[in-house]
Amino acid sequence: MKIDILTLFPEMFGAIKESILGKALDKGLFELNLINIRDFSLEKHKKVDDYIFGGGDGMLMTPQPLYDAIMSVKTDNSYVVYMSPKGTVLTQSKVKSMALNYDHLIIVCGHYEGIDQRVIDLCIDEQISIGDYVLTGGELPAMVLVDTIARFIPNVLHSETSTSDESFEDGLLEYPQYTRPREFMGLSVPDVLLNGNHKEIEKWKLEQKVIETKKYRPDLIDKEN
Ligand code: 4GT
Repeated sequence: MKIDILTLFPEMFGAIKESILGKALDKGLFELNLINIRDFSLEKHKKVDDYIFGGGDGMLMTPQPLYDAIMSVKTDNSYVVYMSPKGTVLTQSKVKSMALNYDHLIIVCGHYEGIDQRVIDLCIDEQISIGDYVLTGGELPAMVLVDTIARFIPNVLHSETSTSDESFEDGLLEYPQYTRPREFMGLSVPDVLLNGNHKEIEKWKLEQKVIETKKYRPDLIDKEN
């Protein structure tokens, strides 16, 4: 998969060059391009924002630099996403279907009060939110989207960190997990995990998933995935 990120602050994306994602990029498992929207401004001072028609506080990103930036990377098989609090809230099943269905993602990050509605009408296939709260820009949401999608790209995760066993995969939260030592500060690892009976362990894991979900996210229980 190829991902183009359109932003006024490409330096913010240093964060995804670290850790597992950084290694996956180095290995060429997916491609990430950062495009500075300001580079496309035809205004003599490279201006990218302006006052909002009809009044109101703050500034809006002007359509020309953003439209030209999108058009510079868009092809027939691109899917163009605008990170926005108005978007549909991202879920793990949405992430999975995006990872499976799109070869080329263009992610637009807004700043200030956002972008001109005409760019949304002309270019944006879908608006996506990472949750019901407001941020100063779309960069952190874009990083969240890239991170979640990257985990579904083959060989990005180590085989010991699979996506099949984790929270949300079956609509339930993950069971509690333990590593060595067997006893820590007087608390022991549940016996069932140490007895080597795989059938019993699988049964315990499923029971625990239901218990964890009822306890922490009862809203997920009646919800279809
Ligand atoms: C929240 C989200 C988001 C913002 C979210 C345009 C200018 C939007 C600032 C930007 N806040 N973007 N994608 N919940 N703020 O996903």
